[in-house]
Amino acid sequence: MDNFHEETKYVLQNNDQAAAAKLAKEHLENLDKVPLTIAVTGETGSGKSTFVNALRGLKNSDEGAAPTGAVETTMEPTEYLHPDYPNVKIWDLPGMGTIKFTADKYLKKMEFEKFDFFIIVSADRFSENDAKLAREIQNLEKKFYFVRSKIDHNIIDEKRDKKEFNEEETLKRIRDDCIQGLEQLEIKSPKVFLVSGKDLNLFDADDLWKLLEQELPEHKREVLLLALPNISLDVINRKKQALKDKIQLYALASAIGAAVLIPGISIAVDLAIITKFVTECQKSLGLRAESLKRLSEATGVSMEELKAEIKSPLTGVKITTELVIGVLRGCIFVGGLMAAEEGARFVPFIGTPVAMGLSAFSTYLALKYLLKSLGDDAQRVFAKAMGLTDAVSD
Ligand SMILES: Nc1nc2c(ncn2[C@@H]2O[C@H](COP(=O)(O)OP(=O)(O)OP(=O)(O)O)[C@@H](O)[C@H]2O)c(=O)[nH]1
Ligand SMILES: [Mg+2]
Repeated sequence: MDNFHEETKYVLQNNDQAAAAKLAKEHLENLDKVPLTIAVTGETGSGKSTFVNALRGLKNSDEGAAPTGAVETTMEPTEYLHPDYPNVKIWDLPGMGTIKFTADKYLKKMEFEKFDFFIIVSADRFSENDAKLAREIQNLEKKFYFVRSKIDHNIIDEKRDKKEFNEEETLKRIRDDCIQGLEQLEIKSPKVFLVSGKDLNLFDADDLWKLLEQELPEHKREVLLLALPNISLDVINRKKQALKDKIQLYALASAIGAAVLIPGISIAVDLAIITKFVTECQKSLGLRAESLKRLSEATGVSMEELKAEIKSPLTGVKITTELVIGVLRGCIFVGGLMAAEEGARFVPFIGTPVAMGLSAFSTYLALKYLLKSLGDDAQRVFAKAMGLTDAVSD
């Protein structure tokens, strides 16, 4: 990562755009391969497999979901790939109690080194085993996060049992109770996130995401953010921002086409870059046909209603170069973009304004335009599905 920045700075200082583009291209390819490996553990029946499925954007009943249920005990560590990001791997681990190992032996058997962090799930107060595991994970200088699951059940019970029900108070009580319990088990200032594995839009999942994003090393942060399911408008916004930050990299990669002055080639190269970017946006923003279908099924809002919110011809369809050409022809190059190209063709990249060839610069503008339209679609569709208002923000 740092190497990339140093090298790119060097070649840009020497005005070698072709070399910079080559580096940017390689870097983009490497980013696609950054591994992120998450461990989900906890006692039997706590909701581990359900949470693994939720992280992959799946319901328990979806094809390819980890088996769940009262008797489906996870006995062997099982790896699940993220459906859209195979470099993101989520491991469903058997509970420490299930295989009757001590915390250190358990972690050795689970090959703890390969995990970027651990999520310890409990459907109740955290147990002695959970605390032992957390302490051992800490000894191994790895991170862990406590997730208290099945909160939706607690809320239903409280509503039924109490005359005066206040959700915030109930949540605070459960959170404080878990924290206190963990403190008694000698975990210092534990953080506990309340979730429903059946619906990550609710409760604390978004706070967990934010903390994970903060605590992961920089190059893994983006991998996590882009792969996580859209659980709030805020997550979609953060994804939009991350994709926006990546545009410079894509534009720099496209500069190679402009540098090689063979007619036709620069266009071809740029289109490949644009298609790659659009595909990434569609995947990350949950705008693939399968994702829209899953959202519709999960929320009960019909596909017709969701489709009514879609404005970009690139949403919910298979991305092809021809389609991208059509969109660009129809929407941009006849419009204001060409005029904008007459302006400065400088794009700031790692603190260095990079002068772009015309085709690289129009690629840059096209990417911005396409991200805006796809990001807006993602927000409108999500808001519709969740029954929210005020969807679109910049
Ligand atoms: N309502 C609700 N049910 C949940 C939640 N999490 C899990 N469940 C249900 O609880 C049961 C057990 O969930 P699993 O995900 O199979 O739990 P597990 O920890 O993988 O269980 P083992 O593999 O047996 O250790 C299933 O019937 C799930 O549908 C949740 O957050 N809310
Ligand atoms: Mg399980």
